[in-house]
Amino acid sequence: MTRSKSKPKTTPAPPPPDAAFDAAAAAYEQAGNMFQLIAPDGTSTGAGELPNPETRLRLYHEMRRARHFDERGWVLYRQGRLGVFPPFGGMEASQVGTAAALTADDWLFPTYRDTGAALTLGLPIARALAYWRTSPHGWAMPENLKVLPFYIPIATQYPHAVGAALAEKRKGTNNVAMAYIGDGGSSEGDFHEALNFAGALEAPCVFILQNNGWAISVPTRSQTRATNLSKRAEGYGIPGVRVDGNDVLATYHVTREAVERARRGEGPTLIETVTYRVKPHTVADDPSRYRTDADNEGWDAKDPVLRLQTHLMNEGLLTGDSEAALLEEVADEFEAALKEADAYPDPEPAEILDHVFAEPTPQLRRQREQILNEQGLSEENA
Ligand SMILES: Cc1ncc(C[n+]2csc(CCOP(=O)(O)OP(=O)(O)O)c2C)c(N)n1
Ligand SMILES: [Mg+2]
Repeated sequence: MTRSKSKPKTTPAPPPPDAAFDAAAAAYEQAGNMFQLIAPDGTSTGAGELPNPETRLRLYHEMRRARHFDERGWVLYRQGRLGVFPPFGGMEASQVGTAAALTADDWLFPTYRDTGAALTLGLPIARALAYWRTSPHGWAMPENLKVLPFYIPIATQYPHAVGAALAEKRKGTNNVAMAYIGDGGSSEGDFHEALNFAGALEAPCVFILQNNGWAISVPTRSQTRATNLSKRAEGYGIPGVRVDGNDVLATYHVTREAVERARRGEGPTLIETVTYRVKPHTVADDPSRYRTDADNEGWDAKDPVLRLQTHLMNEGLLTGDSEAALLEEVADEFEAALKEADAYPDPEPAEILDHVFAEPTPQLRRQREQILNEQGLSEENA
C-alpha cells in the first residue's frame, strides 16, 4: 500500500464509528485541502493566476443568468407555471465554471440539478423551462447542441458520457464529454463502472462530482465513510481534483486543465466541487424536517455570486451602474424566453416518445401506435 506524502499529519487515522467524529473529520476535510483562487471575501488567495478580466465578467454574467433562472423557477412553480423544479441556487460556481470550460462541440450530461450548467453551454432558456413543464419541447435539443436532457435516474448519465467520449475518440475528434453527478450519485455502481471504464480506455471525459452535502435528506457524511470524494479517482488510476465549488474562478481553472488533458488524449479526470445545497431538494421538499441551522451555518457567507461580485467591484471591473444594466439584461432575456416557452403548443400524448433516438426503435413505434389507438387516432390523422 502506498501512502500519500502530502497527507497532513493531523489527519485522524481510521475513524471510530462515531457520528460526532465523522462530522468533525468531514468539516476538517471540507475546510481545507481544496483548490481556491478567490476567498469568500473576494480577495485572491494567490494559489494561481486569475482568468483575464473579460473571462471573469463572462463567468459573472453566466452566474447571474443561472441565478435568475433559479429565482424565477421558484416563482413560476408557485404560480403553477412549472411542474417541478430542483433548485440550484448557491451552486452556480460549481455549474457555470465547469460548463464554461467546454465549447459547443463538446458533450454535456447534466442531472436534474444542473440547469445552470446546461444554460452556460447554450441550452436555450425556453427549452429549460419547457423541460420543467414536462413538455417534450424541453428535450428537443437544438441541432447544434450536444446537451443531453436532464437525467433524473441517478448516475445513469456517467456510463453514457463514457460512451459518447469513446465515440468522439474513435471518430478522431478532440471533443470531450462532461458529466455531472451528486455526492449521493457517487455511491451508485454506475459512477464506479464509468470511472473504471473511462480510465481503462482513456476516454476523453471530465467527471464533475458536485458534493453539495446532501442526497435529499441524507448528509454526505452518512452516505459514505470517505471524507474526500476526489480521492475515489485514485482507485481507477485517474487524476482527482478537489476544488472550492463556490469559487467560479477556481472551478473554471481546474476544469479547463482537465478538458485540455482530455483533448490531448491523456484521459479522464474526476473533479469534486465542494459546495452546498442551500435550497430544498426540489420545490416539493421541506428540509427543515431533516436538517438544522447548524448544518447550514456559514454557507450563505460563501455565496458564489456575491463572492465574484465583491471581487469584480474591488478590482474596478464592475460598478453599481454596470451591475444594474447586467441584471436588467438578464431579466429581459428571461422574460422573452418565458414568452417563447408559453407559445409552445401543448404536446399530444404520443409526443412523449419523440426526441429519444434519432430513429425510433420498433418498441417505441409499437408504443406510439398503442397511444394513438387509445385516443382513437392513427398515424394518418395523428
Ligand atoms: C436510480 C435512482 N435511485 C433513486 C432515485 C431517487 N433520488 C432522486 S434524487 C436522489 C438523491 C441524489 O442526491 P445527489 O446525488 O447528492 O444529488 P443532489 O440531489 O444533491 O444534486 C435520489 C436518491 C433516482 N432518481 N434514481
Ligand atoms: Mg447531493
